[in-house]
Amino acid sequence: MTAPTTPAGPPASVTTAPAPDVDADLADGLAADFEATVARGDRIEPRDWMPEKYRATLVRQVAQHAHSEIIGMQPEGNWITRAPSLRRKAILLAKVQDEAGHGLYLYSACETLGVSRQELTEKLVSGKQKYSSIFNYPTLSYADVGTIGWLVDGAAICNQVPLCRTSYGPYGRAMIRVCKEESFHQRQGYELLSTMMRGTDEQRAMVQESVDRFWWPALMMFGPPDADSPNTAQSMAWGIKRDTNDELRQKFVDMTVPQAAALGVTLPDPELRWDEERGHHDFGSPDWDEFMTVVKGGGPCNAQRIAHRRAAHEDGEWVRDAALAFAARSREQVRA
Ligand code: BYC
Repeated sequence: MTAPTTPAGPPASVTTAPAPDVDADLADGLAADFEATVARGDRIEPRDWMPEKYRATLVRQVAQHAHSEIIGMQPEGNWITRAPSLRRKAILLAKVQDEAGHGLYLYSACETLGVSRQELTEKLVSGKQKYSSIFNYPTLSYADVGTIGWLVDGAAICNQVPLCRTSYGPYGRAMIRVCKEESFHQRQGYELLSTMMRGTDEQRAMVQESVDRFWWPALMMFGPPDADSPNTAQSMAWGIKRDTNDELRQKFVDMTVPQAAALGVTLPDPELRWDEERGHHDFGSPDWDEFMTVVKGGGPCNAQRIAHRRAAHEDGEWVRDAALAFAARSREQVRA
């Protein structure tokens, strides 16, 4: 569900370039202030001057992140009506609802950069903006609900905890609350899987099969290898990203291997082993051709996810219209 949209157009507070009549010294000063703020590790706020490319990079990343939260409701939402108990249904409902909330915080953060939520939604449903590749894989069994919580939310935490220190204030503050909820989600996924692993042989096999399907797509969530990542160097220099894609992928593998052992599942990578010298696990390479296919729209569920989102957006038009009409009437009543 998308909340009522705000009017299109940048807010007056967003400044990305000095007016043409501002002299070159002032422009240099603004750029120097921006660089110094980032170098000190302080936050850039919506009313601060920022380079246009910094703003565009943030809109790209924050919008993609918001879309991921919203599209990410679909794979798990698929199981709400078929949860095995009332307790599991209540947990899953709460989790999916949290993801909607994360999307809304992030759309709000993005709006401070001068884009409206309506514009962002249109870019999502027309395929002009991306969302995380992971949500283009189907959820085939109830164990997938646990695996998404454990691996997908686990990967999200690895990626998002450093983003609490990102250089753009509204994004970092949104991340603090998101991370608290994500860590809760990760634990519920682990608890669900550990319950199944203490169940029947059939349940254990279901968990293993689910982990086999989600392991490699979870590693792809961190993005392409650093050597093939066009955005990482600049985003690190601006403090938007605090770690590279490969650094975070390594951290995730190191964190997950002992958890897999405690659960009693095998991670489907014959190259996975502890490297004493590096003090990290070595692991195999995801299928980057598959990643590119999924990112370009050719994954198993891309078309279904977007069609569903587009239909939900169209079906919700009367709700948005009613909310705007109600807000307008309330304003008139206050004035009268
Ligand atoms: N999927 O230069 P790179 C959740 C794109 S939701 C799709 O490394 P960057 C949850 C990338 O956009 C968690 N596309 O990019 C929700 C770029 O293309 P463009 C979502 C990907 O931005 C519900 C190109 O590949 N988390 O946890 O420096 C239920 C080159 O990449 C992916 C976030 O969004 C991908 N996996 O780094 C449960 C985290 N990876 O835009 C759970 C915030 C890369 O140039 N985002 N691309 O055409 C980030 O941290 C960074 O944007 C990324 C990519 C690490 C993902």
